[in-house]
Amino acid sequence: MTRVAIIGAGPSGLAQMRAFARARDAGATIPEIVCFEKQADWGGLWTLTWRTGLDASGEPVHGSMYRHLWSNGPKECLEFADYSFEEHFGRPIPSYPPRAVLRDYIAGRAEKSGFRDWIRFETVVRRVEPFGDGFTVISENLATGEEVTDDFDKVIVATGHFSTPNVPEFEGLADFPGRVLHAHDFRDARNFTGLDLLVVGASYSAEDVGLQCWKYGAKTVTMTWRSAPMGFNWPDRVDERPLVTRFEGDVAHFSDGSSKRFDAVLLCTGYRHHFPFMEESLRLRTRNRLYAPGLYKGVAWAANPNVFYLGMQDQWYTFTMFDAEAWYARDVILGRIALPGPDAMEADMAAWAAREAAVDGGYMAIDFQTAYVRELAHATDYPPFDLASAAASFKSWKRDKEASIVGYRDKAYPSPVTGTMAPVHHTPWADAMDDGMETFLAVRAAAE
Ligand code: FAD
Ligand code: NA7
Repeated sequence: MTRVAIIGAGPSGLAQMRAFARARDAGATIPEIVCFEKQADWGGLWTLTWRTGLDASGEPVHGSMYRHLWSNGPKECLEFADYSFEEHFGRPIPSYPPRAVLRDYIAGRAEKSGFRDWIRFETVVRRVEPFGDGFTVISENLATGEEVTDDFDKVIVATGHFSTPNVPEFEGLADFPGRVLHAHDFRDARNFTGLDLLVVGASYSAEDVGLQCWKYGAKTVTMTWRSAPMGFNWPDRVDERPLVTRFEGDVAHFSDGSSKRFDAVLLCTGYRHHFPFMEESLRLRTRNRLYAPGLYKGVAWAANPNVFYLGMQDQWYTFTMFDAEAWYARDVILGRIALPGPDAMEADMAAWAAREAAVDGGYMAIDFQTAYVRELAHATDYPPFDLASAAASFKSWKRDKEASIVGYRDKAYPSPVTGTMAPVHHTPWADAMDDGMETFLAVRAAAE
């Protein structure tokens, strides 16, 4: 029997198991599946941890999420086509749920699918080596220390790429007297209440971490950009400056000649794709971009297409895209989709890379990723859903952000799965200080 290893039980790995479970439930013979998950539970980044640095076993902490995180895009743009929000919560819910609500949704579908016993929790993959036509996978049970070697025919890497921080150096930072940390280690905006905060970076993390700190009472938040400012209509106490060039004590100097004193520095400088456990010939090397090189259809490792990677691109779509990729990888493994020869794969990857190179700005990036999701989803029996509606919601979301960076989460969108319009959450995001699921759902019920 074919043996498949899935590494990681976050949204991507869970999507892969869901895809196989659906085929099994429809009567197909599916391979033997073993999922390795280094944490004690599923959910990947969506499972909050207070830990930073190393975990209880001495492993690098995977989690980069923080308290008070609310979805940074409409939930309608990440809805599972085979498991709607309405099905999970029993009623429509607002478009921007906090982290715990989204985690509950992810876990709800997984729970229903009956694959938990495929997963070896607290088991980290140490090494994947080619062996004959397949692979040797060496893993370690973190609870017992036991090391196990297994053979597999296929390996699916679903370990995410927002956990190994990219940490640049700045002159004088070593002597900065206040706290300096990367967003990977940020857990609670209340740590920065009353402080003057410098946020380095100009992307999602800088925007959201900076705004969280503003919301929870930082005295001032200054964001500093390298390529271009985010340019949102920031609220009082928030500003953007060009790149910090050096620190002198607690004073930061910027490339426009200005300077300012700070209490803390938060490096929101992104993450690195990091797969030290993959033997070199199997290892994906990429920056955070729309089309990672070497992956046919963004999924199959062209140099050895018995290896698959999920969710490795810069993400506009998330769960929906992971599903499309997982269904595609499943169908390749089940022999329902035949991969072309190396030259045809190269040509296809080159065509996607050329399309990526032509992308200019966020709206075009949404179109690019919509086309990508459409192509993969249409190649399989992934349930039909209104992808055009999701794409339209993404574009409205972008416009909403441009109109009001503190108000965009108060909008509502229609579900691409059920067609139902989401209710408006009655507490504006800027005033909603509790991110718990019970509060989010109960507060809504009380107001109905
Ligand atoms: P992950 O969620 O990272 O899961 C990977 C899993 O692999 C983890 O469980 C990990 O423990 C396991 N693993 C890693 N290495 C090993 C190993 N060697 N052996 C065994 N197991 C291993 N997306 C949204 O849609 N909306 C948002 O609002 C949003 N906010 C975000 C905020 C932050 C701060 C970050 C960092 C990301 C955010 N994202 C958001 C994007 C996020 O990448 C996806 O939502 C999603 O979590 C990716 O799923 P994944 O399964 O690919 O990776
Ligand atoms: P991103 O989106 O990869 O962005 C990284 C940012 O960090 C980006 O603005 C970079 O600037 C900036 N950066 C990187 N290196 C430096 C240096 N050396 N100096 C200054 N600025 C630097 O990562 P995020 O963490 O924001 O988002 C990742 C995910 O987390 C995202 O999908 C969300 O869902 C949450 P650049 O623009 O390249 O000049």
